[in-house]
Amino acid sequence: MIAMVMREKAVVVSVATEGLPVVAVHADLDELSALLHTAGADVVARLVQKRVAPDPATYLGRGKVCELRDLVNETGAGLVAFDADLTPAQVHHLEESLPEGVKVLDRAAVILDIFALRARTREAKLQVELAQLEYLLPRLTRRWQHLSRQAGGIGTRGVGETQLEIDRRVIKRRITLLRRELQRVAKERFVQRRRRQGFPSVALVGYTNAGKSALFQQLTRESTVVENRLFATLDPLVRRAALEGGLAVVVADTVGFIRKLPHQLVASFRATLLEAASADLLLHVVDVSHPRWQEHLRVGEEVLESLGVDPSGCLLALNKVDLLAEEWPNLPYDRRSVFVSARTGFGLSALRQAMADELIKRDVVDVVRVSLQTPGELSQALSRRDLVGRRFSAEAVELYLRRR
Ligand SMILES: Nc1nc2c(ncn2[C@@H]2O[C@H](COP(=O)(O)OP(=O)(O)OP(=O)(O)O)[C@@H](O)[C@H]2O)c(=O)[nH]1
Ligand SMILES: [Mg+2]
Repeated sequence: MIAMVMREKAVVVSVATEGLPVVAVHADLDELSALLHTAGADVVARLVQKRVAPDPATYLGRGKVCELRDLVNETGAGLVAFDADLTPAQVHHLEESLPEGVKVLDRAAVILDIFALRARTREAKLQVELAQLEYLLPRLTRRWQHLSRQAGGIGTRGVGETQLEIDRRVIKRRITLLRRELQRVAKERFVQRRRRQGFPSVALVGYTNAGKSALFQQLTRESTVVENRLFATLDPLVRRAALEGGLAVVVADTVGFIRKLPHQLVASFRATLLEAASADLLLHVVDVSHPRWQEHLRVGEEVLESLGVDPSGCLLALNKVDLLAEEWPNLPYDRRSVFVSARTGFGLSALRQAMADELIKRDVVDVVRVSLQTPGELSQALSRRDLVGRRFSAEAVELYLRRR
C-alpha cells in the first residue's frame, strides 16, 4: 500500500481557465484540501492562476512556477497537489522546477492515496492496489522509484534504464495477477449473494460524506463506521433491515462517489459498484446542507449512468436537514425524494415507507391480503418460502411475497 500524503505540509494549486469563475475554482480547492486533510496532510497555502489554458509542459505558466517554488520554500511544504489530471511529463517538469524531494501529486493521486489508507477488506485492498499500479505504470520514471519499490516489492538496486524495464515487467505481471484474483473474489461474493437471495435488496449510493453509513446504521440499527472523513467506507456492507409494515430487506452501504473519480478506481471498483447497482432499489443519499449538493447529485447520477443504471429510478434521500435553515431546497428535476436526518432520525419512517412503496410499485414484492377467518389458508400462506414480511390488522394479515 502506498501512502504518500501522510503528515506532509501541502500547497494546493489550480488554474482558473476562461469561463471558469474563480469562486468555483476555490470551491474545488476546498474539496481538494478536505481530501488532503483526510489523507493526513496539512494544507498550508493555495495558489490559483488565471490563464486561458493550462501550459502543456508545466501546467502553470513559467512565472507562476517560480512563484510556486518560492511559496514551497516559504512554507516548508513537502507536497504540491494540483486539482487536475496532470500528464506524467507535467509532473516530471514540475518536480524538476521545485526544491529537491518535493512531491507533485494530481487529484487522482490524492484520491488513490486515501483509498489506499481506507481499504480494509482483502477485496478493497486488491482493488486499490490494481488502481495504483495502473496509475503508476505510465509514470514510471526515476522519480517514482520510491513508489515502484513499494508497489512491486522490487529490490533496492539503483534504477537504471534496464531496471526501469524490469520494474515495468514486474508491475504488468502483478496487474495480471491482481485482475485474476479479483475475478475469483467476485465469484465468491456472487455465491454469498445467492445465499441471501430471497430478500429484496436496497443499496445506498451517493457522494462521499453524504451520510450513507449514518443512514445505513439508522436503517439497520447496527454500528458501522461513521466518520466525518471522505471515503470512510470502501467495502460494501450488507445487513438486514425492516421497512414499514415489517417488510424485510437487505441493505448495502457502499463506497462514496466524488467529482472526477480517477478512472483507474472506477475500473477496479466496478465489480463492487455494479453489484450495488444491481440492487432492487437504489437509495441515492445527498447531503442537502452542502452548498454544492446539486453538483454532488449530478455527479452521483453520472456515475450511475456510467454503470448502466437509469438514475431516474433512484429514490432520493435528502439528508442532513437538521443543518438546514427553515428554507428547504427544491430538487432541480422531478425525482421521488424524502427529506431525512440520519442524525436526529427525522423522516426515517417516511423513508422506510417510501422504500417499501417503491419495492411494491416495481413488482419486487407482492402484497397479498389473507383473512383471519380462514386459518387454513393463513397458515399455508405464513409458511411460504417467498414470504418477506407480514402485517396484522384486526381482520386480516397483509403478506409481502418476494417475486422471483
Ligand atoms: N448534521 C448531520 N450530520 C450527518 C447526518 N448524516 C451524517 N452526518 C455526518 O456526516 C459525516 C459523514 O457521514 P457518513 O455516514 O460517514 O458519510 P458516507 O456517505 O458514508 O461517507 P463515505 O463513506 O466517505 O462515502 C459524519 O460526520 C456524520 O456524522 C445528518 O443527518 N445530519
Ligand atoms: Mg460511508
